[in-house]
Amino acid sequence: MRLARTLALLAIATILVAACAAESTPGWTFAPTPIPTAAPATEAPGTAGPTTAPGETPGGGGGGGSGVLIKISAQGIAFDTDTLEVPADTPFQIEFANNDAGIPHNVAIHEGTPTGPEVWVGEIFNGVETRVYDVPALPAGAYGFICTVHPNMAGTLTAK
Ligand SMILES: [Cu+2]
Repeated sequence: MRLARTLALLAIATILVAACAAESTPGWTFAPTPIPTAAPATEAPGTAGPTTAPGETPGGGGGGGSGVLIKISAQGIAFDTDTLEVPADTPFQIEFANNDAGIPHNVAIHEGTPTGPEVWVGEIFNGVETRVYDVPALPAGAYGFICTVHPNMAGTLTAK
């Protein structure tokens, strides 16, 4: 009989332990809750913009097409060249050096000839100063470039 009681007590003890274990289980249910909080923390590193920026830099450098820069200067109310050539369908830059002190110049691009329809106009500024113009892509074709202030300053520009 004593053995039976002992077994009964053990059985009860086992049930209690199981109950405790069962109680602790619900406790773990709350564990996943903090995870969503950790999620934002994970997104932060993912937002690592710096990682993207360095990637763009080499990309921009590699894009030789977007790095096209042509140079032209003005002195004595005349351009240093009357012929320019640029890549077609590609944005490019014009580094324009106005070497005439106190005299305003600019570079404008016209369709066909320097007196044709205006395609693009660079800002007019006094010398001595050098500025870099950003020029949008031009379809292949013949153009003329001209100084808006001095129509005698002109030349041909070819996009191809
Ligand atoms: Cu001019």
